[in-house]
Amino acid sequence: VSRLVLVLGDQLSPELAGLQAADRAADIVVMAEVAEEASYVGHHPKKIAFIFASMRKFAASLRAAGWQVAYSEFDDSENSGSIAGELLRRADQYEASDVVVTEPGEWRLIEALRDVPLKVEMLEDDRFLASHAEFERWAEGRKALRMEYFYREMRRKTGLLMDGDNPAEGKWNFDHENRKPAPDEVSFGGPMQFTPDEVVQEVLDLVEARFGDNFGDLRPFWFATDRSQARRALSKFIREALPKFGDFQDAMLMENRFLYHAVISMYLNAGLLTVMEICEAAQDAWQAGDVPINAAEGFIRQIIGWREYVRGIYFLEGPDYTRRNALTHDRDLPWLYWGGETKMQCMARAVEQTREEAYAHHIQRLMVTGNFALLAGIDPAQVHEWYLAVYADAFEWVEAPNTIGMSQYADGGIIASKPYVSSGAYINRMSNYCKSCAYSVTTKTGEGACPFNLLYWHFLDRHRDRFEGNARMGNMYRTWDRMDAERRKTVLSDAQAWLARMEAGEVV
Ligand code: FAD
Ligand code: DLZ
Ligand code: SF4
Repeated sequence: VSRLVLVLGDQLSPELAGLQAADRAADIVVMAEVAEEASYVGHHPKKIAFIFASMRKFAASLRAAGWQVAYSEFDDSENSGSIAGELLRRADQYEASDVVVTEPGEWRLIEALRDVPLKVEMLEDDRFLASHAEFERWAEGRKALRMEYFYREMRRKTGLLMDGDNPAEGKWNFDHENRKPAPDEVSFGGPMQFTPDEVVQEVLDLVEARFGDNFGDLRPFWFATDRSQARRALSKFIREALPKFGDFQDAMLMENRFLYHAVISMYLNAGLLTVMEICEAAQDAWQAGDVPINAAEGFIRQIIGWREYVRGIYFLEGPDYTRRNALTHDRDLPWLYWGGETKMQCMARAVEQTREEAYAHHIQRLMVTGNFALLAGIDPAQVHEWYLAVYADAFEWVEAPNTIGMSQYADGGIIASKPYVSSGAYINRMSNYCKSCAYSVTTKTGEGACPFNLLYWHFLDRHRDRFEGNARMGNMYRTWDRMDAERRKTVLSDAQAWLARMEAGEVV
């Protein structure tokens, strides 16, 4: 008898545990484009198109490799609209009662699969370096779960950038050489772009018809949608951008959306690329002398360090993680996140690029849109939904810890040892946004004062009890306390008035 082997839209890897465990001659691979997955948040149309097109091409490659694939297209009249429903329908069709699934990256779907009235075997997703058990072992008994120490374990485990037992070139971390302000010119022309082929065109028409009203521009669509294209995009990045990745990792520019970033997270998360092939390509380029250590190390750390670490936290913390709200922030997400007009140049550009590309790089997410939401006291659940919807690389296991934990401090400091907040000065140092902004970044109160400046102090003041004793924030409180009382009062009342205008729907 045949078993069903479920392959989800972000499990498009031939080495997937479920496929490894299956019998190509007897088992049926089940893949399904379904309404439930496509609408648990209002996904960006580019994200839906990327997933559907990549799913269709992956199904074709499985068939070519001899698998039998039961594939449900979104508009099939029989399509039941959910993963659970499609499994039941296929079980009926093939008279199967056993299902092999590879653990999904979201509690919602894990729970839904556990409830399916079939014999479901759930395998661990071993496309990651650290298993759940390994992460739990690492976390056990530690007072603080700092990424840096976990990262060193992963370096040792993989042997990446290792010189025997020691880190290559004598240090684990070269970040003090990174994070230079925005460069005047960028030599990287941006990620490789692919002209939609017939499969992609058909999906684009479908997505336009069904999801055309979602936030985000569907066209021009240029993402890679299969493994060989994704590998070409990776090679271009390694060759042309990685050498400068470290230097300008935190910079932001009006004229350049990608700077020296890889723009591969959607490919990696969907399964088109593997962790080790990316990191080995970076290591090879360093060994060949084409890439300095600060770039290779910084890049590899994002993948074997941060990416694995946030996944560990997501599964360690459990299904209620996305509902945490340690700072009891409850303001609604303002309309400007969905493209509403704003005078803040940094926010307008980050949202515009998000709408057009379904992409923003880390510092735009963390220090512009994330920073603003945290300063303004926005409900973290709404912030989480936004990030989960608008980025092509957003799946809950990676998005939620980055948003709830790192960016919004809503987990009370599991991921971030201090909140990522800054005034306009940081944005001004790292970008050229402020030069053409209607607000003045050097103005601290009154007419035209940059809202980040006002809200920064408002945030520190309203959370004084929690953060005053934090060793890394003491300086900020001392600066605040040195200001004269009258000025502090003006800052707080200006901030309050600005927030009231935002809440009233004024263009701010
Ligand atoms: P690069 O800057 O070129 O980095 C290389 C790779 O490192 C990325 O492709 C990614 O796989 C990995 N990486 C880097 N930083 C992180 C990180 N903090 N967590 C996990 N992986 C990382 N990343 C996602 O993949 N999906 C998300 O939904 C997501 N949501 C985020 C939400 C917020 C609020 C923040 C602050 C960050 C989020 N990130 C998310 C992390 C990071 O911003 C993206 O991985 C990165 O911008 C992807 O672009 P890139 O491929 O050009 O990355
Ligand atoms: C994100 C997504 C979308 C938009 N559509 C589908 C789909 O139709 N079918 C599918 O199998 N997967 C889809 N996905 C990815 C899933 O939502 C993802 O597997 C879970 O959120 C777990 O990470
Ligand atoms: Fe953003 Fe303030 Fe700079 Fe304007 S002045 S771009 S609001 S940081």
